[in-house]
Amino acid sequence: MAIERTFSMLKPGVLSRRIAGEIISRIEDKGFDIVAAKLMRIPRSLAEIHYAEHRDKAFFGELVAYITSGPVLAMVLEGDSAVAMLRRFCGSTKAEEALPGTIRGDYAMHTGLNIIHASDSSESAAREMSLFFKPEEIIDWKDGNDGWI
Ligand code: D4T
Repeated sequence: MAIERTFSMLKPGVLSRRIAGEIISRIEDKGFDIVAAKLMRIPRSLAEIHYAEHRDKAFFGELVAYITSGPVLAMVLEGDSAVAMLRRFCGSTKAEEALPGTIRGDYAMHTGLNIIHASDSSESAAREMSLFFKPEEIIDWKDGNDGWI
């Protein structure tokens, strides 16, 4: 497996429901390294770029309204096969298909109000990291646990 970086975002529901600590704990427990984090309110213009692929979908308006409705925690996570690993860890997009044990499976009943974003490919990860972070905001560090987790 190769070390990768991926982009993740805890959506407004997480801060509103005061479960950010729980979700970050799960991310740390799994073994991802948090190499960048930023609490921010996403401007509408950035939300529309981030979700540009969905511009023509019926749910686009609600999607942008939700993601701009409150603060999000944008993060870059690092680890072995981090892109695919985080997608599985988050669970399926459709609420009714997200398995128990996954973050979406455990914390959301509505597809449009899921609580976490994870890049769906290496290309998306690179694009999304550059949308939300400057290179100098991503920190190279090691926690000393290599070989344990
Ligand atoms: P995000 O981008 O939120 O991490 O979600 P995914 O990568 O898992 O899924 P996506 O791009 O297909 O959808 C983006 C976003 O749109 C909402 N959505 C999606 C919705 O409200 N109704 C729908 O039918 C779909 C497919 C949920 C996630």
